[in-house]
Amino acid sequence: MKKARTILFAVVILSVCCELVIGKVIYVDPSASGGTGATWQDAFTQLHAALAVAKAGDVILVAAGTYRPAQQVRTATFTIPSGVVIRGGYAGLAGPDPNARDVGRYRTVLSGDLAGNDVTVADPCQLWTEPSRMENAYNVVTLNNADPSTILDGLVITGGLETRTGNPRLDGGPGGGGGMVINGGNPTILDCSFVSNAGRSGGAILCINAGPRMSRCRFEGNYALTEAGAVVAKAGDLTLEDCQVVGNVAGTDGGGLVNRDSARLSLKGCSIAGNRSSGHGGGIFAHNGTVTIDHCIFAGNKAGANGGAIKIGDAFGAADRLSLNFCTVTGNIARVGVVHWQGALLPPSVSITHCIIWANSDQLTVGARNWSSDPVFANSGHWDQEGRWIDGDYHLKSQAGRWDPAGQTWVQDDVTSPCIDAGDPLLPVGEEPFPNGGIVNIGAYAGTWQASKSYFGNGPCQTILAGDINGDCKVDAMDLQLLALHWLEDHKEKVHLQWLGHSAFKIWTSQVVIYVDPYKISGSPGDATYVLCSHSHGDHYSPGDIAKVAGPGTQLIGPADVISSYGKGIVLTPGQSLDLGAVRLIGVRACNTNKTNHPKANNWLGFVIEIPGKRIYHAGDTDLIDEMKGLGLIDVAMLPVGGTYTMNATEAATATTHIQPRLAIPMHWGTIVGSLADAQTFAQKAACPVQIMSVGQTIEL
Ligand SMILES: [Ca+2]
Ligand SMILES: [Ca+2]
Ligand SMILES: [Ca+2]
Repeated sequence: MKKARTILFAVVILSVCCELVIGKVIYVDPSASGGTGATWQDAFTQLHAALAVAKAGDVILVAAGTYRPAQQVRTATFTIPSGVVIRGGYAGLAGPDPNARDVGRYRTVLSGDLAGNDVTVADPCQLWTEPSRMENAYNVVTLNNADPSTILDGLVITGGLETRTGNPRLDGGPGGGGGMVINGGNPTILDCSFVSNAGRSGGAILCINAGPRMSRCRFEGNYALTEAGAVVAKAGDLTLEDCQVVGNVAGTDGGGLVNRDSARLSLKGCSIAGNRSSGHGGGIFAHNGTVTIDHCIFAGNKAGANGGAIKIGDAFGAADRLSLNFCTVTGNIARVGVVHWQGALLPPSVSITHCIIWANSDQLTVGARNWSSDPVFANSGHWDQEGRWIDGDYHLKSQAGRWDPAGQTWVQDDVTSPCIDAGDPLLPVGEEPFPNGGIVNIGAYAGTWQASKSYFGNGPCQTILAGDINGDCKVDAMDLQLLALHWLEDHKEKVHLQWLGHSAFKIWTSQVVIYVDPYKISGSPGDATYVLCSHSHGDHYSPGDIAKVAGPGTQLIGPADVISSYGKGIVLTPGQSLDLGAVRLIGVRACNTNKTNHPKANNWLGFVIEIPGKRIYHAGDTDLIDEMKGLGLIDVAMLPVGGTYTMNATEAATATTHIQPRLAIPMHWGTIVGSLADAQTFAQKAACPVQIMSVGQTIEL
């Protein structure tokens, strides 16, 4: 009975949903004679006529042609109703099959050139003064609070010129977004091109408190008088996937993109090339927000001030975060810095891994797992004699096989890039084609189906051997090692580990939440199952912070003096183990050998935390001690590197030879003692992979 009712309920829901999405198809074709829009023959000849009758759920199919807003006034704009889908790129009646669709061939152009007199300009900055553009529409397209079912697909948007003064941060209207203003909402924008639009900020797009998702879009030759040649995101959550941001210009900051006012910007698989700004950030300028960039290329961007590729933060020191992973950064020029962050915004707010950062106007010193010498690209881009960027092909050369996008085929080179298989062995290889070495590459194509192949000197194997994980035509101990590294990847119970700064970590599964040495906790998560305290110093045992993470059932575990001071909890001594069901703890001694801060007699602690499938070692405040040799298999070791009170970076690196963890994380730096330089020294000297974490960063073990 209950099941029947569930099904009935589902049917009702389904029918309600379907009612919402079933709409009519509306046709637009300048070759038609003008009718109701019900068929290609009876199509509207103007897009604005179709928009006037479109309702949520309707799909407007638009034939090739150039479309302008209804009125001949600069405030005229195509306002897209929420829930309406617009698809361009159809042949229409001018072709043999009106339904034939090819976005590149049958260009559906939405133009702000009201008089149809626009002259092409040689440089985007001329858009601002070119007389033929002075009557153009301020904003070609406007989206107000459009939901994700609102889709613009296969359109070219051009000729917008937003010259009005005003503060777009206050009134959301004038000031930017010559091509498009996205005011609230979460519209979807696919396969669209934004070409030769201009505005005071955000030449192509001004996004205000909105979360649009854009895929396979191209932004080319747009101009902003102030910031963001192509797109500015103010608050909200902007996502660009497989987009190209090319040859845009900003009069102040952010030649391509600007992220500000607590906005989140996520870029994946994008190319940011040949953009320029007079101020900061040739490619991107981010001020007071969060920027996450994966598998992107930054090539030939130019900033008059700092950050040829990317500039993070400004003199006001607002909170910014940058995560740059698997990117290729080359040929960028600035007065100072290729990826530049404001002095007040020290790492770990900035996290850069698995990136090729090479041949820019200056070097960038970044941690392990990045590459800063010649990566052997298929074709490096270059600056020509007129100072124009000629873009390249950043696939890595390989004797075993490189994807050639021009020929759409795999080719073999006479040399092999050192970036192949230079990634973190603990990371999955993703979609890298065989032979992939069992290890992910470095750079923008690493982990993708376009990753260059591993070369072992023998050419391709004659036959594929079962068990040959790395594809070197041999089944040997190397294959077993690679297999073991990834053995637990699909373990159902995921273990997450977050660094909270200093020696504080949060470790959790679906079953249990453990904090170790909580200190300077922001907010009051109140989610701890167990709090582990290594010793009674105030930066490790902080009752105020324990109160923030603890809930009603939380148990404190630590050495005798901590438990005594707290008034309740479980005492753990070095060598003792504690079985708590979802987790097993082993107390490990932590003490000094060449200083007096942490006497051995105090029985202060480090911990081995056994949590499904993983053994994690938190060393506490300690020097290099013999106990580290007997810990057994350790997946992750968190080791102090700051010196003065604990091991310094070199001593901690020596400790990794005793512990031999699969991964080490430096701690006890960045707050009271120790610096990023200590963490980096540790990373360089350690006998195992090292992850330098940023405060708040979470990794999955
Ligand atoms: Ca014009
Ligand atoms: Ca590989
Ligand atoms: Ca092998």
